Amino acid sequence: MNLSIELIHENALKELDTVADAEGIKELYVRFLGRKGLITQFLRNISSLPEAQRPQAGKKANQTKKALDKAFKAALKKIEAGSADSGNRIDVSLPGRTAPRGSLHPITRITQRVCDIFLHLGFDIAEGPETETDYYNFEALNVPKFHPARDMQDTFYVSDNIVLRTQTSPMQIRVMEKQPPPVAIIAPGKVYRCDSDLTHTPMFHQVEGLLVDQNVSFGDLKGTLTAFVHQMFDDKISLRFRPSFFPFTEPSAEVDILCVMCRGKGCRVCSHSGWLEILGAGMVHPNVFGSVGYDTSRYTGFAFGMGIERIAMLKYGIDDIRKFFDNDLRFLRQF
Ligand code: 2NL
Repeated sequence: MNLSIELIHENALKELDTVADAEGIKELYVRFLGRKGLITQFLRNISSLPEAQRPQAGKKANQTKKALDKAFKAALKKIEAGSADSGNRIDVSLPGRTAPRGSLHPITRITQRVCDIFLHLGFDIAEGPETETDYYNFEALNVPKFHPARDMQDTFYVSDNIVLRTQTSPMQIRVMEKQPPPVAIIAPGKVYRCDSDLTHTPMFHQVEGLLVDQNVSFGDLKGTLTAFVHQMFDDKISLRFRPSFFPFTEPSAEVDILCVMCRGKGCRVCSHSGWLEILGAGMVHPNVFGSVGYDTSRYTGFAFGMGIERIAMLKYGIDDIRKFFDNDLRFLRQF
């Protein structure tokens, strides 16, 4: 018996003073009043004391046991009462809970990047409705009724005369109707075509561009698109202009870049051609200028259009266009 019962009592109360939580008090219980606790040991050892001291020691030990039990219980009650209204006990030193942060959808990012490049080249942005009249979507763009190009574009009809726009050019017609040249605009937005497979969705995003002024040449078109492609992909990438056909441009071209995967060697992504088509373009057809009342003897212009999903797939190496619309967070978190 090393410690007197008085000393044990004193130490227990001293320690209780320093304890601030229920956990700490439970630990004191074990250490002083538990089965192997100091008081219990003291009681067990009483039998080894001289007989005359035993009653006195036993009495004191039992008193101490009761007193500590009471003190511990009171302290525990106080702590529990305190944590019940823990609104008053904010630990201002704790780091705050961070709100989960979203990120821009890859299609939004590419659209912004494309717009940014053309804004720096002096173009303005024009946006407009996703439903259009037959006139703005087709007629004004040199696609008369029964023209085969209408089948090419698999149009969603809202009514006889109203369609979901198949391209963003209607917006450019509206701008040209309102203002004389010079015009330099890009038209980003959603477009709709009745088509669905690995590389087509019924809704996709497009950016079209239009520049009209005196003396605009095919050379200006090549220079502008080359500057764009170099900023969008990399400033050394090769591109080529390949003859093509659109009803609203003449002459027309499609622009290819050297395959970003195999650098021209030929692979699955470029169907072993070494090249990837990224946009269509051409000199605005005189009939389109006729629709908006521009004088074709004074003005020429170029126009181009590109699918954003296609650019995003090439830039990020994505093989299935539908991934953009699944809203799978594991996919979207990568951007
Ligand atoms: C493509 C090709 C193109 C245009 C869009 C256009 C607009 C006006 C006048 C003439 Cl207002 N042309 N737009 C011209 C050539 C190609 O898009 O492959 N788009 C995804």
